[in-house]
Amino acid sequence: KGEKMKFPDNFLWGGATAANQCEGAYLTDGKGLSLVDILPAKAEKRNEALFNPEQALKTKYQYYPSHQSIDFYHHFREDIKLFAEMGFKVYRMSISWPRIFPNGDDESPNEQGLKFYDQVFAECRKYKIEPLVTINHFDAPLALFKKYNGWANRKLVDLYLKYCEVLFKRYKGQVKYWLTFNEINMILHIPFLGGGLDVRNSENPEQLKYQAAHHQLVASARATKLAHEIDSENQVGCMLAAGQTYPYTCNPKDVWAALTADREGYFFIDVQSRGYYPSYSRKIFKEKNIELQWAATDQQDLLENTVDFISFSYYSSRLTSADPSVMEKTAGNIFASLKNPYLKTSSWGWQTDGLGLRTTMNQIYDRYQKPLFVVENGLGEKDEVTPEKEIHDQYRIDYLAENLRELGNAIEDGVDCLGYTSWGCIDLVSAGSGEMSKRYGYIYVDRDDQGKGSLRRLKKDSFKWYQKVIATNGQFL
Ligand code: P53
Repeated sequence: KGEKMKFPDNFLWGGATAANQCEGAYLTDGKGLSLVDILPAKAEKRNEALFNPEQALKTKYQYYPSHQSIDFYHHFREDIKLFAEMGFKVYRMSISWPRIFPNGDDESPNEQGLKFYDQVFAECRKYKIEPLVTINHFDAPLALFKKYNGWANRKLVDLYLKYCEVLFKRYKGQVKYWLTFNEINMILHIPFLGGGLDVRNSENPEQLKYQAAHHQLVASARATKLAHEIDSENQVGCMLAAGQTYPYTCNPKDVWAALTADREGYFFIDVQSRGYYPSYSRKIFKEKNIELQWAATDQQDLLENTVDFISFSYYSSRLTSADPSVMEKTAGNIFASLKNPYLKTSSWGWQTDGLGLRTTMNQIYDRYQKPLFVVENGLGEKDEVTPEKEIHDQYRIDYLAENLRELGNAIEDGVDCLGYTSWGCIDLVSAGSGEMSKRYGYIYVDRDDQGKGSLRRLKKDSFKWYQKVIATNGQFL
């Protein structure tokens, strides 16, 4: 408090969702199955399925969270109206690839799928909400996994570009901000969701993952080119699962370990933002025995088509040590991180570090000098509905306020930031755990971990709070 926050006048305040976590209607109007659609809820061992998709494909589970989710597909008008009531200037969402190409390699796109997004964008426009669209958020068509082992196959580049071309042409004038791949670095951690990839049978899984990553990087560059050609107004961003890694101690070995850990993610953004592979990648590939196959045009495509802005998700900082006896880890995250004794921990074991957001933003901006966009940030917690149908989520307000104040500080540090979309602005299914009970929203949805509930929407305390934050352009923080 005291000094007032200096958010720019045109700062894009909003919230974020992803198709597979909120739309439901998993086979409606010609949609094909997506990767996520074969994953069960947490209680049915979602993580096992995630790392053994062949097995998951053969297993019949009780409950598939993505099949109905919160049924945004049939509630989008009501939901976008609530976003508008909060004052959203931007809505980050994703397009479901298998709604547009049910098998990924279909001759022509599915008109009904395209129509759905026409309506969603029209609804956004009605309230002057700018859509920010993720082209692929963990839900590639399942058929591409079966037929090609996903992005391991270079054929995916062409299929993805065909999909992009359809989107850029169809939604020209409707959508200006695009993200090519959600959390592109996650392909190294969750290759099935990130790349439609099963790496278990590979002699060198690292080779396979980086080859798939290379294909995505080339596809991202060529999509950027296409977006700019089709509409010079288009702004294309990359998207990193970010969070600065801290060294556990001032032991130089810990510092080196932290730098090395961050490079694993920055590798992707280095390529997408600078246009070429970073020099350190040569050594990493040598150590891991990786030899990538490049097409003749790849180098030029990467170099000539870098991103316009850099977006990222930030939930917390990370912590690493060179000493294997330092053991205590945070729970419930795909990223193994040590537990930071200076930070608070949520019910799902994620830690809160607002200042870490400022550090991360400064770090990324120093590295690339391109505008940033914070497209995911938030607290997944259990919420309780009182008999009066109220939800007092002060813990969420505290988390968001702390992070937003630090975002404001980063702007004052000199970081150029286009906007902020908090994750799961309406409750939705968790990507990591498949649970509904891990809630992020300003809007509560009556739906439980077994898929039961009325789907009724309720405003949480954080709804009013965020409305004020936006109305005062951050002065309220
Ligand atoms: P949840 C971990 C695992 C999967 C996706 O996560 C993740 C992460 C965190 O880095 O990334 C994003 O739902 C993702 C969203 C996801 C959000 O984190 O496991 O882009 O799809 O919902 C939050 O609590």
